[in-house]
Amino acid sequence: MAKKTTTKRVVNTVNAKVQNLAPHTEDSTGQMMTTDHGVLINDDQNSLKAGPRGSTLLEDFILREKITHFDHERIPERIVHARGSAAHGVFQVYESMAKYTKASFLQDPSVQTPVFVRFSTVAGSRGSSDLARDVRGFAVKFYTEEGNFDIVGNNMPVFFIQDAIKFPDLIHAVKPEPHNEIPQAASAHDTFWDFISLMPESAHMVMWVMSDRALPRSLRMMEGFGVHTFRLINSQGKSSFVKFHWKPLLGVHSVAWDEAQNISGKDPDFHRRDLYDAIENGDFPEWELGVQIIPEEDENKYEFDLLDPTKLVPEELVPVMKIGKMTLNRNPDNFFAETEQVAFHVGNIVPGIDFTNDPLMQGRLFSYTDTQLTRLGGPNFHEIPINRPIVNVHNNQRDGHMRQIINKGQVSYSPNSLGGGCPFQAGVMEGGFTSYTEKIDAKKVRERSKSFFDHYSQATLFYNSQSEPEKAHIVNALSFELGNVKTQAVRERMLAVLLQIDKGLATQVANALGAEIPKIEFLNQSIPADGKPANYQSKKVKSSIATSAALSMAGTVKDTIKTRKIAILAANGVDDKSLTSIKDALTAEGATAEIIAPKLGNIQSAANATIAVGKSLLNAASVMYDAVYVPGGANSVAALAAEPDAIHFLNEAYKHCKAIAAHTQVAELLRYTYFSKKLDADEETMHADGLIIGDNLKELTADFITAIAQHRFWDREKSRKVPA
Ligand code: HDE
Repeated sequence: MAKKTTTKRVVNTVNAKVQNLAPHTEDSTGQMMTTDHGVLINDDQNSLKAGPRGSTLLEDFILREKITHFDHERIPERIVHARGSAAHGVFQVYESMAKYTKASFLQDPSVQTPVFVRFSTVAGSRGSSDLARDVRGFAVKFYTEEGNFDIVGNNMPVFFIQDAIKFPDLIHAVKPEPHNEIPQAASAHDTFWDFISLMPESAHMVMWVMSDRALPRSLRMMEGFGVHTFRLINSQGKSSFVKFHWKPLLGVHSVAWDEAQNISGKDPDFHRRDLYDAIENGDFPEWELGVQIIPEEDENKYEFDLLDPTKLVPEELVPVMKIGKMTLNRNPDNFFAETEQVAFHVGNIVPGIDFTNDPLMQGRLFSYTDTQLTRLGGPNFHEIPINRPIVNVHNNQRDGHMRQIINKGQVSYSPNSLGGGCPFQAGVMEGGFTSYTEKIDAKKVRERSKSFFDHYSQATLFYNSQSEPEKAHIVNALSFELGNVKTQAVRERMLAVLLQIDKGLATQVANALGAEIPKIEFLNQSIPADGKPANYQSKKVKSSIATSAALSMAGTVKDTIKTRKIAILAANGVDDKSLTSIKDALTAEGATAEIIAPKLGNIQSAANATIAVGKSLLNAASVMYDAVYVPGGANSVAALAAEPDAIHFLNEAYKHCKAIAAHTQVAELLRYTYFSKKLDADEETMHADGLIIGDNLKELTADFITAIAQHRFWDREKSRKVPA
């Protein structure tokens, strides 16, 4: 009998995933071309023919292999979250979390755990735009020394539905309509709102999706949430409930809806490019992992049910404890092999973490493996390099399509004596996983818990917690989306749902739709999704808090311009000092400043210096940037004033509430803009509006940097609309 020698797996986690991927990477630099079977290819330009003008011969194994492989290059795209962008990185805990969990990657602050993170939109196809109004997926795979742990979360802390059985309905409703496959990557159509208006439990999530959270400025500036309540288990077997949060160090920021729509045309890869470029530039995105820990004895303490995924735990009730940091520091080498083939699973957990009975999570536990079987072609998707854990895998699973491992020996079953009993089961002390022994004594029923019936109070809490501009954006978003709905009855039903959330909100949306708000308060009369009114009645409980600051983006990080993109509009004759001093100052603060001129190539400054142009007005658009600066120089200003695209650039930047700075000499150009009247105000009023004009370069720079860090001056939207 084989001797059992090791009890604990020892893994060097630093760079473990890099080493683990290395044998699978392929670099053709300096190599000669071969077939898939290793035969050197002498001619990759011409197929084998009967004479130079003759027909192609079936014998040509090189052509057949190449075309056959090409014909099969696509795999089914993910049914949801098809469009994604990913990066490698590391996670490090700040201090041991042993009090709450025995998970090894949360014990030792010196250990770096490799991670792979994939961000995604939900509804659109693989080739759709990054800037669709949508939830963003935020899926993290930790390659821990105890196996893979995945937090497969979103950038919003709640979900549309309470029970997994409704997921196919939700997705069918939001995806393009089946008769004509319209619209792509958009919820602004009849089937989505038809479903939502009949599902009052979605009210809270709908508020999030109609808010600016659905239009992130960058994937690097989004929060992430595990959504469901999970369990942490410590080495004594004690369990606590936990909600996972990712808090971006750059803060949470969004773009304007009109801007999002423009970006979708100008650069549908806006988020993907931004993430890729930031990592290539060494601006590594960072998030802190936060946990809300709820003692098991507090399970029934709140007015909401911890198992209900349409509810969040307000940070005022349970603060978020920041326990570690994740840094994304390496782009994938190959999009398909890594980003496309990565397979996340909410069921990938490690000892020290466990599930709860959240009925949405329970359904997900089945779905993720099931979908990979089709998408990745069989049961061996865990052997694809990006999915492999950094620890060795030993079990009696065998065979199947594309099996990579060559298992040795005679035995593939347990118990066995012929293989010496190997592989052994691991005892608890050896790190073997055991499920939390939760007591369950229940009747088998198809029912919704009554503690899930409050469908509106947190929707109201969310709305009430927003700043005025954020509220206005929600009103506009609902007006836009419902304005695209053709069926009058659906719009009216939605107005009735909104009425339960906030009367002012419902009234404003009704106004925009040219409709009346429904006369009846239909609380407790909402259409029962399951046709059993007695079992399924919406109600609204009294929330223990009126507002929650964490739900608004207004108070987010606003003290840095790191990684922000600033456009500098210039032409021949630009004043050297007013260009270079501000450009250098912005760069020193970690921002990128790009010179945009009427034409590509170079411009000559007033002092005759040659300055390289980054983009022409034809290639660039204001929606690609966070702020605009126009330096002085009479000829440059005159040249720009003659360019309608330059005026449009400024108008649009103003419309999207971005900081705009200009040297005093630029007045001639600014006169042509729609915001020219604003320039007559005093300095304080202008600064409050994000307009920084001056000739003292030191002050101009400092004020501009402060303004860019504010992200946006949403109050501009209150006054005259800019027809940019
Ligand atoms: Fe998913 N989800 N989901 N989901 N989900 C998938 O798995 C599913 C849900 C989430 O970047 C699919 O591999 C069901 C909530 C992310 O690869 C699929 C239910 C949350 C990703 C699937 C949910 C998520 C997915 C499609 C309700 C936030 C992208 C491809 C019971 C907590 C992961 C795949 C990536 C992907 C099923 C609900 C997040 C079909 C059945 C709630 C971030 O298996």
